[in-house]
Amino acid sequence: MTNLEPDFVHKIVFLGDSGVGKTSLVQRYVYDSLDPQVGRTIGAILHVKTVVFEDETHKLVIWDLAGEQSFSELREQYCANATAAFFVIDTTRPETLESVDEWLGALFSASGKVPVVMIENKIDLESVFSPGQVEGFAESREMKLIKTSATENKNVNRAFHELVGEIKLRLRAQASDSGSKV
Ligand SMILES: Nc1nc2c(ncn2[C@@H]2O[C@H](COP(=O)(O)OP(=O)(O)OP(=O)(O)O)[C@@H](O)[C@H]2O)c(=O)[nH]1
Ligand SMILES: [Mg+2]
Repeated sequence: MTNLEPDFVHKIVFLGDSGVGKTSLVQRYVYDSLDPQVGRTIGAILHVKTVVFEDETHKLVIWDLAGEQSFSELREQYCANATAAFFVIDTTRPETLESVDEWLGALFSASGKVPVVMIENKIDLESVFSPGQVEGFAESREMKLIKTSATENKNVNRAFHELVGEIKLRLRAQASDSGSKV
């Protein structure tokens, strides 16, 4: 890894109900490990990972937020100045899909309409959703959908790759609006 300054620094927030696997996904991605005894997150925990995407370095400051309802008043503060977000659901729990608008509301009022990638996690277990249901839901809210298993390390890197790709797209669109080049 190089000591040079990164080309970009992004604040990425992990949103979604308690127990959907946000901390497990972050652990898997940043440390390539998984603690089966992972406890509920209190407040927010920050992690940093630098990745190379299309020959540019992106420093990701990843905010792993507590999903528990008792921390919901802090959501907007935690989301302030986010570059992008993941919204995570648990494929075994239908109610985790229903809370999406509440989470996105907190995000968008704090940070404006930033890119969001939806993650359907725990695909190593049997899903309660009908075929196409989650796809349709993600599409209706203009989110890309990636299906992952933090436990079996399926598609976790891919989810981050997609999100950085979405961030780059947005930066390019903003640059072309203002006439500069990214
Ligand atoms: N089978 C399976 N279990 C998982 C997966 N990801 C996480 N888990 C388990 O789900 C439980 C909750 O995971 P966490 O990562 O703590 O969930 P969280 O979203 O961070 O929860 P809060 O911190 O309370 O918001 C843990 O027992 C994990 O081991 C997965 O992909 N498959
Ligand atoms: Mg957690």
